[in-house]
Parts: sequence; structure tokens; C-alpha cells
Amino acid sequence: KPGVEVGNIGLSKEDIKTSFLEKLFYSLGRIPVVATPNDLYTSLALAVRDRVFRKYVKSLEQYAEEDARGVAYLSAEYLPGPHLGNNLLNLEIMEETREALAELNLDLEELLKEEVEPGLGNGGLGRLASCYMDSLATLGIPSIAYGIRYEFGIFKQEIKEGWQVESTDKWLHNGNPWEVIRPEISFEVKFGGYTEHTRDENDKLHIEWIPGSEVKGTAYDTPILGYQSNGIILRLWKAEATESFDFAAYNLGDYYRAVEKKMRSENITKVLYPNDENLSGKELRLKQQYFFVCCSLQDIIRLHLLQGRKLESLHEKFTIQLNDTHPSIAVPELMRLLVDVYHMEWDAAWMVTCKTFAYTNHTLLPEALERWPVSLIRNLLPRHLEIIYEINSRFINELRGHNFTGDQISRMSLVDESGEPTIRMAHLATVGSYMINGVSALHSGLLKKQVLKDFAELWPNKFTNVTNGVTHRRFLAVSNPGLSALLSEKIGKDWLTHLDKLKGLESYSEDETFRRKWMEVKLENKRNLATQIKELTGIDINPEMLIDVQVKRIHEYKRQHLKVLHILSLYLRVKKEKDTSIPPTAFVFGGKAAPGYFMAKRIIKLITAVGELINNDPEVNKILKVVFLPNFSVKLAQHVYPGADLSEQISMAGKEASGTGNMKFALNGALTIGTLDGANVEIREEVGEENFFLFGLTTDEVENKKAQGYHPYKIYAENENLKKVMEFLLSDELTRGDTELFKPIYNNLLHQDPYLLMEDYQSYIEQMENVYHVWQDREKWAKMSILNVARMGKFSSDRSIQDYCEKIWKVEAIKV
Ligand code: 26V
Repeated sequence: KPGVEVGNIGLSKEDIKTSFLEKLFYSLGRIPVVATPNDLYTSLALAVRDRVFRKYVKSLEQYAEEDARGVAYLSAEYLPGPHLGNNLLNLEIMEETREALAELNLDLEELLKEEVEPGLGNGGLGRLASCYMDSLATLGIPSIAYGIRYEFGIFKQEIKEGWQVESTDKWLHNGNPWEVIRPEISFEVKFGGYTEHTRDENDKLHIEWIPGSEVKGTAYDTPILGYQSNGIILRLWKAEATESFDFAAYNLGDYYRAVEKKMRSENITKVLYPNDENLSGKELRLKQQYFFVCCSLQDIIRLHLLQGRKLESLHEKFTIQLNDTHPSIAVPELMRLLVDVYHMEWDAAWMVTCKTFAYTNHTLLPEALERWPVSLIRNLLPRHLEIIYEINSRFINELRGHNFTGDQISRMSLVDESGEPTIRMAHLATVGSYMINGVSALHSGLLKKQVLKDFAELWPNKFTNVTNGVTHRRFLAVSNPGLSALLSEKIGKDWLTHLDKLKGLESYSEDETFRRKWMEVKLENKRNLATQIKELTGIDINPEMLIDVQVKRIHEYKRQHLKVLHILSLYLRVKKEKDTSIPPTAFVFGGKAAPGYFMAKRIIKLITAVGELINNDPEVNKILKVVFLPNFSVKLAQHVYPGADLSEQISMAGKEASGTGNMKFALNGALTIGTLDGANVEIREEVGEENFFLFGLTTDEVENKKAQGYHPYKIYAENENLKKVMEFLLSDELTRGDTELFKPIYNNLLHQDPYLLMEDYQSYIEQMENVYHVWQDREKWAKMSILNVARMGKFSSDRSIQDYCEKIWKVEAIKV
């Protein structure tokens, strides 16, 4: 029996060079003179993949030996970012690889640029899932992550005449060297049809689901390596036609009908849906959710039974984490499998189910809480609807036993019957889980006060908080080599696995030589960012400017337009008042708007219009620049965070569940201007209030303001400066005569302003003045920057995963 050490998997420069050439010759059939950049990248990726798999195979051996309790992470979205650089770091062969390539007259940086990242998520939620995989792997937690292999990821964004234009993301176009297809790991998934209820001779009820159609899900595995550690698998399901269903058509000689059916089956995993308001009617989206849940649960059960265990003990060996409600159809699906397929009694099955799942909520926005029309579920998953009703009726009986009022019961019901009947997926996930968590202290508190209030009263011990974290290996070690080297020079390399070691930097904030080095590193990163900006937009940025950045999805609650109002106030000062005292600043924006989100798309147009005006005005453009970076992605993000001086985290308090960009900026030495929202609260607590630029209403104040009746127009009317800025939105200078262009934004802010921009405007402007004041004193700024980085230990995803292990999963690491 061969061990796992067969083949050329050495880590020396020579080994890497040999492997690279072997892949080029024998896997791709190319010679260097005709190899394309993609051939070279692919050869290196394949060589690295061998080494990654060697580590992964080792962890498999260990899992099998130890029979440990493990985690299955279910997420409809992942945003892993480019794999190559991260794997080189984790294998500790970055330098060896660079040298091996240099000897072949190749530049590692050029090859790294070639990688097209998998954009299999919308933003924060998908990126969080990937940070957690990095930490699970590094910490050696027995785990597997399941998701969907979308053929097209999040749409590609271009800016044309200032507007967002979407196109398909063909991320698989050049092939994907990181994944391996597992044809033998495939499962059937049924849809539609009806159920048949029959009684046997003992009067026992048997329920059979006679489906209307069937598809097959096949596993595609991507190994995710940990740092100095083994790896875990990201298992993504692709939909294909099943043989059995094509067969009937073939027999009738209807070849085309069979192929058509095949195409329809493959539609399920074609494309990722953007976060859009009108998802609830989208049948294909529900199909995607059920499809991946169904495959994943069958796989989990397969793994469980493979070890010779009984299904009654599923919850002892596996815990399944639901990343938001997207996979929450797993609750009735596991019940169906246990009761209908494996013939368990309902009560026993329910006990196993409720002890298996845990649910993470990622948003309180009412429009983002998933609800599926009952009629849609009935058509697509008739058996599941019956099971949901059964779960609900038992749950309501329990509530009656606890003397809940009729009002409370209808509020808590899984079925909302106030309009068209819908299933409240957050309630389903809550009832079917042993633990529920929010993603920051503030958000978890609000979850218990607002969306799941009644449930928190019923089951206070089921609710907890796990504050989000980010992987500092990707977002500092890989993406900011300059700062990383400086850190390691001062405090050693332990921070790579123990981020709280950064505390050791605090005393250096008083060291002038260190501060100078700190600022030099930042300036170098700003030059790099300026180069990126030039390449992507053609705009010149002087790297000495204050680089003030807001990158995240475009949404009204995140208030990119508040930032725009501030920029316009500066513009008017420079232009009309000839004020040249403002420190030169580059305002950098980036982020995608949901294709159907009218206001978000207007906000992009507003940013680019302000950019056009300012960047082309010689009176202003020495002092101000405005940039919109197109197609924000993990890859681009890795250039942005290191080069930022100021991080904008300015959502209306109570709306941003956590935010994770806030952490990535601070980790790279940017200072934050922000509200008391999401994880900002905890970041400020950690770095110290004197090292954080705070503004705006608190959550309670927002609530009170709204309760008292909020009148944005009054605030506008009473603030001369704000008034001028608002009127400028309609000016010919900005709109070039199209005065209707920004009317929707203008009217919204003046008369509704649901996210309180008018209210928070003055406080924001004043805090920005303070930012400028501190910026004038670069030594002070550098001190604050150092202290921010030194105190970011809490926000490593390693800490988050440890919290999940202790508070929720009760899972332990496997010693490597
Ligand atoms: C979904 C939708 C769908 C309907 C239209 C508006 C809308 C807005 C947002 C969402 C996102 C829902 C889930 C989500 O991505 N939440 C994010 O999760 C991150 C990781 O926990 C967290 O840092 C972000 O604050 C949170 O917005």
C-alpha cells in the first residue's frame, strides 16, 4: 500500500522548478516558447495543487483514525479569492517558488495576476464563509464545507458613461486547476410531483413522494489548505441530468427532447443570484437551495453510515451550521430522510434534527429575510410543505402549553398568513436548530430584541453571539507583504497563528524610527494602489494624498451617498470659497449594486458624476480626486486594504449586522470613521475610543427618532451648508442639464430619508474635520495606526472559529 509521499512533492526550489516544468510538458503538452500566460499559471497551480493534496490526504488519514466529531458548513455562497498566493503562503514556499520561476526568467507576480477568482458569493456572507474555511483548516477542526458550483458567479461590473453595466462572469473559461471532479460522489434530487399516503396492514402510515422530475448532483472538490497545517475540502455541487429521466425520451426516439431536459436540469447551478429585493418569487433560487442541501445531507449521511454508525447518533458525530437561512430547507429535508426514507419515528427524528443544526443570522433588514410563498413550495417540494406544516402544528401546540397569547403565536408561526401565505425561513431555521447566533455583539442583541424576540423569550439559552472575524493570513500576510515583514521583524512570526501577538507592537508606537518605517511601508502600499487605480480607471492619484476608501456592496443603508454629500461640501468650499486649506484627499469607492436596485445604481452614477466634475476641474483636482473602482472583488480588495489611510464604516446604526471590511482595513493600518454599528462597536472598544473617529446616532437614538416622527426636510432647511450641498445635486454643473438625474435621490433624502443621512450629516462633517486635523499631524496618525493594528487580535477568524467550537459546536481540533 503506497504512502502519501509518492511522486515529486518536495518543497525546495529545485523540486518546485521540476514540478512546474513537468506540469507544463506532460499535463498541458506545452513548451515554454509557445506557452501562454494562462498555461504558465496553470502549470504552477497544478504543481502547487499536488502539494496541497498531499497535506489534505494526510488529514483524511487522521480523521478516519480518530473518528472525531466534525462540522459540516452549509453555505449557498463562498468567495475564496485567488488560491495560488494563499496556498504558497500556507505551504511556506512563496520565496522558493519566486526563485524557481526567476531561474526560468518568469515573474511570480505576473503568474499570480493570471488567476481568475471564483466569485461564488455576493459579498460579506460569502467571504466570511471562506475566512472560516481558512481558520477551520489552520486550526485542524474536522470539517467539510458544502455549496453550489455556480457556472457563472456574481456578475461582472463595468462602468459605462458613469453607469453600472453587468455581464456574465465566465470564471471557468480557462479551466479550473484547483478542483477535482468526483463522479462517484453524486446523488439524485427530486422535484415536484405529489405525495401518496397509504396505511399498511398494521395501520402504520407510509408516505411516498412521487416526483415530477429528477436531477443529479455531482461533487467538485477544492482543497483549502491551512497555514502550517492540513487542509479541508470545499465540496460544491453541480447539477446534471439523470440517466433515468432521459431514458424514456430516448426510447421514443425523441433525442432532442432528452437533450432539452438535460439542459433544463443543468440550469439549476448556472448562475448565482445577486442580493435583490424580489428573490422570493424566484423558483430557480429555491431549486438551488434545495438542490445543494439535498446533495449535502445525503453525503453527510453517507459519511456517517460509512463509519458503521446509526442515524440515531447523527447529532453526536456531526453538527451542521446553516449560513443564514439559504440552506434552511435542510430542516424539513433531514426530517424527510429520517422519517420517510430511513423509517424513524417522528419524535426520534425531530430530536436528532434539532440537535444537529445551528443557525447563523446575518441580517435584520426586513426585505432581506427570506420568505417563500407556500404555493411555490407546494409545487416544487410537496412533501416538504407537509413536513413544515407538521413541524409548525407541533410547535404551536407547544406554545399553547406555554400560555403564549394568540398574537404571539401568529407572530411566531412558521407560516405568515397575513397576505399571500409564505413560510418564514428564519423561524423554520430557529425552530429546527439547537443554537442561533448573530454576527456581532450589537447584532446578536438586536436579534433577540427584534426579529426573533419571541423565540429568545421561549429559549433564552439557544441564543448566543459569535463576532465575525477575518483571516489575517490572506488579508495581511499575503496581501500586505511589506507590513508583514515589518511586523515579523519586530515581534517574530507567531502572529500568523496567534493574531493577539500583535499586542507586542503597542510599545513601538512611541518609537520614532519604527513610526517612520511604518509610514514608509504605508506609502509604498499607497503607490501600489495608485498604480491599480491608474490601470483600472485612468485616473492619476498622488500617493501622498489621504486615501479615503469605502468599498462594499452599494446599498442605501451603507450610505455611500452620505460620503458623496461630504465630498460635495468640500468641492463647494474649494470652488466657491477658494478654500485651499483642505488636505489633498483621494476618495475611493468600489462595490456592486444589485442589477434591479434602482437607487443603488443611481448612487453609482452620482459618484461617477461627482468624479467627472472634480477630477477634470484644474481648480479642484490638485486637492480632491474621486475614483470609482469597477468590479470590486477579493483580488482587488487585496490591493485596496493595504493602501487605505481612512476606512469608511458609515452605515446607519442598527443596519450593518457586522461588517468585515471594517476589520480588514484596521488590520492594515487604516483608521476608521464610523458609526456605532455592527462590529464597529467592538473594534472601537478594542482599539480605544481615542483611536477611532466616531459619529452619528446610536441604535437607540435611531429608534427614538423614528418613533417620534422623523422630519428630514426640517434638518435640511435649518442647515445652510447641507442645503447648498443638496441643491447642488440638481445643478447643471453636476447633471449637465439633466436635472432629473439625481432627483430620485434628492427627493428621497428630503422627504423619506429612511437611513437618516440628513440627521447624521452634521456630525459626520464635523468628525471628518477632526480626521483632517489629526492627518496634519502625521506622527500622531502613525501612532494611532500602529495601535489599531496592535489591537486587532480579536478580529481574526481563528478567534471566531474557536468561539463557534466552544459555544456552539463542541468540536475539538485534531492534533497535527
Ligand atoms: C440581502 C438582501 C436581499 C434583498 C435586498 C437587500 C439585501 C441586503 C442585504 C442582504 C444580505 C443578507 C445577508 C448578508 O450578506 N449579510 C452580511 O453578512 C456579513 C457576514 O456576517 C456581515 O458582515 C454583513 O454586515 C451582513 O450584511
